[in-house]
Amino acid sequence: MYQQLKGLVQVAVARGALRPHQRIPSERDLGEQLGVSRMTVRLATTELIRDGVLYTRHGKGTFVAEAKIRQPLEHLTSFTEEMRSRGMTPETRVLRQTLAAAGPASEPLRIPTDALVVVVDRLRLADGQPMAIERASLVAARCPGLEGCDLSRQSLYAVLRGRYGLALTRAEQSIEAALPSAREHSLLGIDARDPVLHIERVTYLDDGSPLEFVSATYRGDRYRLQVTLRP
Ligand code: 16G
Repeated sequence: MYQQLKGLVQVAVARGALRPHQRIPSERDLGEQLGVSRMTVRLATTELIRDGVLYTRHGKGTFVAEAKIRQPLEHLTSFTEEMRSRGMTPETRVLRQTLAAAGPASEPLRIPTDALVVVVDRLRLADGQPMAIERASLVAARCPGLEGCDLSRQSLYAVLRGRYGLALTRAEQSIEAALPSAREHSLLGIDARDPVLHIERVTYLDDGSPLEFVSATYRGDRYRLQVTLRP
């Protein structure tokens, strides 16, 4: 019974009959409307919350979650390209953009710790909603003056290609589940207990040398990473 109820809700969400952030009726009302027990409703909603289809807000009720962005992992794309390909409007708030010593980024970038990098700390939004925080460190010698570029209005990858003629041809990426720090959850507008995805990326140029090291925090409730496996 509860599996059937789960299926009904999933179909209603997929078809748009239940809209994001719409409040669903209480367990008792839903049970009465559908002629099933409260326990059945509870089992179904618990699983739907776990699956990210619904979410609860204490004292306020249970609501329909927004659909997750399905991010394929096979392609080396930028945030701007990804959002535009989905018909969403990307927006960027630059939190920090400066020249600094490479420090811990020196290892993935294979440069001395005191070599300079351009650090770009950005909050990335889609359709006005915060999606991710990204801290990129780029080898300064490869893109002199990047610290002065307006990256709130232009894509970093577009600038690297257009202004510096750099061809990004490969990236290594790792993904971990985590809880957000206080800074992260307040910037992302999520709860302190909402899981996030920590993504690290090293992006390489066509000559095989690393150009970019990115440490990013993506909202776990808005992202589903997808990959095609072949034998
Ligand atoms: C993606 C990349 C990031 C890159 C950014 C460029 C991950 C984890 N990060 O978000 O490495 O710096 O795109 O975006 O995938 P932009 O060209 O839109 O500025």
